[in-house]
Amino acid sequence: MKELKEYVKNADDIVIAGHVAPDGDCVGAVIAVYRYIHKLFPEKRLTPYLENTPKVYDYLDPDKSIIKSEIPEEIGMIIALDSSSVDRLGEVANEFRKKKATLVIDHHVSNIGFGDINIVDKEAGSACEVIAHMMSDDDIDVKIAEALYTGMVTDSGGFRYPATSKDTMNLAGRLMEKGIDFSWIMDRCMYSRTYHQAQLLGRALLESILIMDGKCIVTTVTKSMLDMYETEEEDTEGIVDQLRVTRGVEVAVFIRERAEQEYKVSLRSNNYVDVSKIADYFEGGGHIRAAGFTMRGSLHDVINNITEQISLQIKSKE
Ligand SMILES: [Mn+2]
Repeated sequence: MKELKEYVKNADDIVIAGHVAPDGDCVGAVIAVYRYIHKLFPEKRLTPYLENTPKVYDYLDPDKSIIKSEIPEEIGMIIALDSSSVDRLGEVANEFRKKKATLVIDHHVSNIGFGDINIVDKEAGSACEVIAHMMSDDDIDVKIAEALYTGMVTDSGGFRYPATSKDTMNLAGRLMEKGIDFSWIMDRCMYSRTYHQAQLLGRALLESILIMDGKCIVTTVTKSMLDMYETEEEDTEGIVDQLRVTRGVEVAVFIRERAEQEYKVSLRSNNYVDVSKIADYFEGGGHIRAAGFTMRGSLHDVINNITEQISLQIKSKE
């Protein structure tokens, strides 16, 4: 595979962008690519651009000096990372459509290759894995390794999801050799919570209900709960995964109130229910084991409509 430096060596004024509502893979990818280009070509003007980076990834940009939230006037090249389509790029999408020099690096199955150059490895567990393959060992320093490792850990759910491969673990080993604090990164991204997040999680679990003979678990977080525990929507991260590991459960449903009669729904399944089909039905998106969508109406109707679709799939397997 051609190295990343070959693609960028003749470009300047490079925007390095990820998707809206960035996750660990997205933030890790943007920071790793920024640090790599900056290290090899310090004279190049770079704009790593992300909208609303979750606080949990602050350690990748501790002085808040790297990630920008404004798009520059001059753009010579745009690199889109971990984004399955141009629409996912938020404010950068318009610029992306206008530019000739665009590079897409991604791992989503649904990516049709919307850039001028597309490096899309649909087998890879994370965008950071694809990126790591494009960097020679000598060019990866501890800071780059830390960012790549963050993406690999978070997109694989701590090296648990099926997309985790021998290749994932070999790459992770290469990054460990750079001296990263791999235990700390795992703890920070996968396990640690603020006290308020822990309280909110506790409340969500306490109010969860088991239905369909214990095969489905549902819980809701309302706006007033978020206020009560001094939390924001990003603090609900991880609640659905905690629901999923309840013994006997096949499908976990996590609902959070966005606005009056508007709910964001996250689904996870363990073995046989294809939650991407349910998300498709409600005009959302995702994968077989993890998907999401937005619904409008009363909470009662929202829950009824979702559980009806889940029940159809569970019944067909019985
Ligand atoms: Mn990803």
